Amino acid sequence: MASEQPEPATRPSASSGELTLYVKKASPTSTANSIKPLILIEALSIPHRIHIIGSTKNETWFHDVNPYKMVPAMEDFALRYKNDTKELLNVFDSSACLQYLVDRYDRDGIYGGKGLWEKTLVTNWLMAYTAGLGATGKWWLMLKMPRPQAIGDALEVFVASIRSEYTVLEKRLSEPGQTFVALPDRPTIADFAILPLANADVAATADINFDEWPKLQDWSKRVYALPYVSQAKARIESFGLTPESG
Ligand SMILES: N[C@@H](CCC(=O)N[C@@H](CS)C(=O)NCC(=O)O)C(=O)O
Repeated sequence: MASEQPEPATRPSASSGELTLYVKKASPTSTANSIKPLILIEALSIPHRIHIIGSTKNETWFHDVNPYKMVPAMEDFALRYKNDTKELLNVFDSSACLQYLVDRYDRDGIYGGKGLWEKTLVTNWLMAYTAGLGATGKWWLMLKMPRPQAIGDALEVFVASIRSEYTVLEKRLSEPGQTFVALPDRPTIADFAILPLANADVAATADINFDEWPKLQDWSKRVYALPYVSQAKARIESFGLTPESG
């Protein structure tokens, strides 16, 4: 189903007609966002190919795909024609990738929500994550790297913000019957977006004791145990490192 290639420095040819997911070679910091669209690709068995970017800065053709020069990003053949040829549509930011994939491929609304009621709940939690924990977590990770300038108590401020995001999620998951974040009974793109920044491993890196949020801890184990999530995790952690993944 998927073809995975080594790192050519030029734009891949668009001839395959499949969705392309742009990622970077696996590293401790490269997988947190790229795993999200891959989870949905696995869950919905979407035909696709993986393209590993060598340098998001130097491969300037990629800046047309994502002007922010980051992964994940995707290109797909949109349902729009120009001179009788299907046009390529670019999608960037992991939350936008998730939303696009459900709009295009999740016809039954399993992961994106069925009807306006469910879709609105999913959007609430996806947007709140994107503007909240997603942004805070990214800055926390960046400030954690050794840097020449003093950053005062910035790291503590970000950690406090992550803790309060965990508390909102804990409260949500403590509501009766709320097994997943957006919908009570099944996982959605909101859960897939939140997972990489709400689990025991990432909490430990921030010196946060994840045991303080038991419902969130159980939820993260439940989501990681989904077969398509573990499959996506295994794949993303091997991109560029094993012969199978180029
Ligand atoms: N808000 C963006 C953040 C994406 C992001 O931070 N991507 C990192 C890797 S996880 C990146 O591409 N950094 C530039 C690079 O590694 O070249 C999203 O959710 O997609």
